[in-house]
Amino acid sequence: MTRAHRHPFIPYTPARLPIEESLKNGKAFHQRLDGRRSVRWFSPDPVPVEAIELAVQAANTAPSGAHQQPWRFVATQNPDLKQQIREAAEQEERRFYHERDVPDWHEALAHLETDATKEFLTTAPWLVIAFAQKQQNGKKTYYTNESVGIACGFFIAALHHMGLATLTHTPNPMTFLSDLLGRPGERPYILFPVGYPADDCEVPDLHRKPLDEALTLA
Ligand code: IYR
Repeated sequence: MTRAHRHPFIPYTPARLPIEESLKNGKAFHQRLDGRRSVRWFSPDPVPVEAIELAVQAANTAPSGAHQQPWRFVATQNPDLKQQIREAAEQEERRFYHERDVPDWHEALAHLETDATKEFLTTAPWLVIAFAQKQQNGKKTYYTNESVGIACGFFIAALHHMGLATLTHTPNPMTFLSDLLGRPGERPYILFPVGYPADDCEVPDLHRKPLDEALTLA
């Protein structure tokens, strides 16, 4: 078919797989993702910058509103910067856990046994901060949160695929990250410690909700 376009278009014809192969791939992919857990105890073992670059390249393939790609990932393995981020994050978390009146939060989080100490922010070899660009060149971006959220999902999946672990850490509030990382006008979205799980890493015994609660065939 010939369509008249006002902008450049190119053919997109990925190979169509036999359905058996699609289902086999889907099963393998689900099993792979099902092995992923958020980690709070990291090994200090180094991770090469190439692994971070590959995970961000994967994130950078995410669909986005008007293809504005409103994300920026800032990655550091600088021990001084990690220490500063940890101190600022722990200051916010101490307020959250000990001063602010947020009883519903505490109840909802109790089973994770988290507290204001965030040792993983200095133990993990990398901290990667996803920023959301609410504006680009003075113009508003569209579906910013959704777009950055999808990119972060791809980032997490890519890390897991490489045998690396992370945590979707969101100190509340986390505006201090814009100052510390020199990204004024960008909203810190998720702070990811990245590395290998510690040898004695544990995770809460959580379970995925069954498919019939996740999927409705209407
Ligand atoms: N930011 C706090 C509290 C916290 C909030 C959620 I939502 C979690 O899933 C886990 C923790 C902290 O990181 O401890």
